[in-house]
Amino acid sequence: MPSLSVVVPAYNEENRLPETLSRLTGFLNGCDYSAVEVIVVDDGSRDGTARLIEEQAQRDPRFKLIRNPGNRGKGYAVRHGMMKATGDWRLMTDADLSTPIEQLMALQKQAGAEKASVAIGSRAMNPKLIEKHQHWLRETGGRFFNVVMSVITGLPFRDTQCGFKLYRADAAEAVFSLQRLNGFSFDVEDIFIAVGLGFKVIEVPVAWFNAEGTKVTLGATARAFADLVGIRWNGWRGKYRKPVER
Ligand SMILES: Nc1nc2c(ncn2[C@@H]2O[C@H](COP(=O)(O)OP(=O)(O)O)[C@@H](O)[C@H]2O)c(=O)[nH]1
Ligand SMILES: [Mg+2]
Repeated sequence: MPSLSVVVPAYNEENRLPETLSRLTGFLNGCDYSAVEVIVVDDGSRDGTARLIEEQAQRDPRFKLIRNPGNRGKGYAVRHGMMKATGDWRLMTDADLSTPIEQLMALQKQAGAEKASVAIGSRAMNPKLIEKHQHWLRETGGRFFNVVMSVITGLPFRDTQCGFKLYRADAAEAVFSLQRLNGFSFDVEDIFIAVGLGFKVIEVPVAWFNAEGTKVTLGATARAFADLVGIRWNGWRGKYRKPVER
């Protein structure tokens, strides 16, 4: 069996983390990976997020805390965690587990069956799996974002923004060393890079039980649209061929 890393970006998540940590523990105890680690990346939270993770790491050494130098954004946090991860397969998941962790098995199975290097969770493929929807405005906005995303980047995927994606180690190492964006459109950039490098990327339907308490602001959403143009532009200028100096 391969080993697994789970990367969780966390920004002011003290309310949503305790349940998440216990659900993750339950899953880890029952899964058959050869080794597991959960890397929770504190993105400059101003609440008790870091303390909660530290306590968890003391109780259970499979959990690790890493910290960003300040509030740098979800894209920075996921990249930071992925660069520290060591598993044969590396999953990123939102701290609220809106896509239940058990859905990893669907991604893993399909990646295996289709020999894919990257499997992205999608809310747009099987509406029956959406048990609890986002606010209708947010959901409509998300669909609109994906249409614009597809037109600008040429990527054929229907939902790039679900916070649940699985990378094989080689794809993760290549993609995250090239990722430049720190905000919410890093998902699109990563997929764009993966496809450009020739990795097989598949979209897999996953369940979604929307958790309350979104941290995505209007400003961050506007920024995400603007970043789409930047991704295309970077692609044309060959910026995704050489790892970023950090
Ligand atoms: N690093 C970082 N993570 C964030 C930020 N905002 C949200 N997140 C994380 O991104 C994930 C998804 O956030 P959430 O608010 O649930 O987004 P939504 O479900 O798409 O509305 C969670 O793990 C958050 O902790 C941020 O400014 N910085
Ligand atoms: Mg959420």
